[in-house]
Amino acid sequence: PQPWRHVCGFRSRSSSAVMAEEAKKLAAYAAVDNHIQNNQVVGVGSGSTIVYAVDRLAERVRQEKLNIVCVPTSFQARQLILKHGLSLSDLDRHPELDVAIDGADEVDASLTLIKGGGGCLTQEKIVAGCAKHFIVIADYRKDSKALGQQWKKGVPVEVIPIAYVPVSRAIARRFGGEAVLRMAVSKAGPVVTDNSNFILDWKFEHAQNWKEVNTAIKMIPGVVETGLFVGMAERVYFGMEDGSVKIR
Ligand code: ABF
Repeated sequence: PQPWRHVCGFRSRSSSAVMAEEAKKLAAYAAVDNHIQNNQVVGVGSGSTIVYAVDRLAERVRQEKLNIVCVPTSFQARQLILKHGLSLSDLDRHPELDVAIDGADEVDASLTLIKGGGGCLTQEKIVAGCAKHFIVIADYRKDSKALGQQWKKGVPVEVIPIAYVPVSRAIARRFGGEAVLRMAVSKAGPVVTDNSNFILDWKFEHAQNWKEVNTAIKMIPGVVETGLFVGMAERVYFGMEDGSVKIR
């Protein structure tokens, strides 16, 4: 690495931020190059890593004259598709997708994901569930052995607004920890999702049987979706600090 990146033996914040962005791009490009081919319907995820994937997808569509149709997972993803002049579709017209590519907040040893840090978990899970192949792209910070080791903001749970208090109490009572209403940065009020719902961030205290917990939380009246993606990711591409790509 360039000498300027290491001052007094530690990386300046800016260089570690640059590292993460470069790592996102590495993962995104590797996944698009390995999984995108002509005549596909592609689910487009949300977040910041996916931006690099859509850049690469649009570049390949132009260069290789690919016939690709894109289905978004959020308002942000829809804007990305439109911005790049890619063919925009939806699940009405394409209920079966060939591949979905999306980011994640954390990935554990068995490829269970926490998603929803950006608040788009419900449409992301719907689209991922409609895809033959669900591919995840992430930087090295998301590579974890167990959920909660890297990602400290808890599991997002999308709830019908009138139910956020009883759902929060039910989660804490049954599974421990605390499920906190996600407030907008301005603190003026709660975050409202693309589906006009609220989000609870469940700060769990210990490892769980995530398959069972996911099902149990979804059964609580008022819960729309959880940010636990269990047994859904087929492959995860991690951009690493040393410029390599790790595939799990
Ligand atoms: C989306 O992107 C969310 O599910 C997840 O929270 C977020 C990851 O963000 P980033 O790619 O910016 O790290 O997929």
